[in-house]
Amino acid sequence: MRLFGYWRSSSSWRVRIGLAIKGVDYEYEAVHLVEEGGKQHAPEYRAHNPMRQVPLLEWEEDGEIKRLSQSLAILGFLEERFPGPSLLPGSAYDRGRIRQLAEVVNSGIQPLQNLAVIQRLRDEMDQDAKEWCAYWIRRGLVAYDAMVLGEEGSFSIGDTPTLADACLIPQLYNARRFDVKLDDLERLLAIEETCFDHPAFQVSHPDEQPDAAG
Ligand SMILES: N[C@@H](CCC(=O)N[C@@H](CS)C(=O)NCC(=O)O)C(=O)O
Repeated sequence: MRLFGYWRSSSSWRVRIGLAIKGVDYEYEAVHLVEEGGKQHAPEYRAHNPMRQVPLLEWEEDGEIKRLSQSLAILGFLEERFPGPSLLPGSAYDRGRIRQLAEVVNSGIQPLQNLAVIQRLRDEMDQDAKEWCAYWIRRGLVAYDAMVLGEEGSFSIGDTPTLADACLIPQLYNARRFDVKLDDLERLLAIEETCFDHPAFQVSHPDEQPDAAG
């Protein structure tokens, strides 16, 4: 398998976490999102992901090249395809709650602070993109924190890492890049600490990727 990603793309990091939890080997192909105007816009990449985003997973099956984009779709595929630790454990209700949290990040936070949105606000509309991003990240993380406050496990839901944690941890990393206040979100910080004791979160960290900027 080959993962097209970018070291500090939060959506790419989600997939790296899933691959590491599942113990799936893969090649990593860096797509620089900024250099040369952003390699996600290059015609050859765009042909494979018209959304012009990372991640993109590519593999060969039955003599055919298959590709998937959208991190949650990729993680759902990995969950169905590979046995081993489940990213969606528990009852139907537990899985619903895990997906609910993943969506808080995937549709409620990340799209509002994505690079293309920042570039449009900052470069074409002359707006304070950093303030915009910080506002939406904080708003979403406050909601996430409230939703896991009564949970008893050490991860977001339960005592093993799930799809929800694979979304949360990269989003907390992004929050710090935008100087978002986090110190009062104690439950999220505790979950983050638990995750960073887990090897899947360590090996997938942006700083550990071959394209990490020094
Ligand atoms: N919903 C998509 C979001 C993907 C996405 O926004 N990727 C960002 C990096 S985290 C990207 O490639 N941005 C490039 C751009 O905005 O030009 C997913 O979950 O994969």
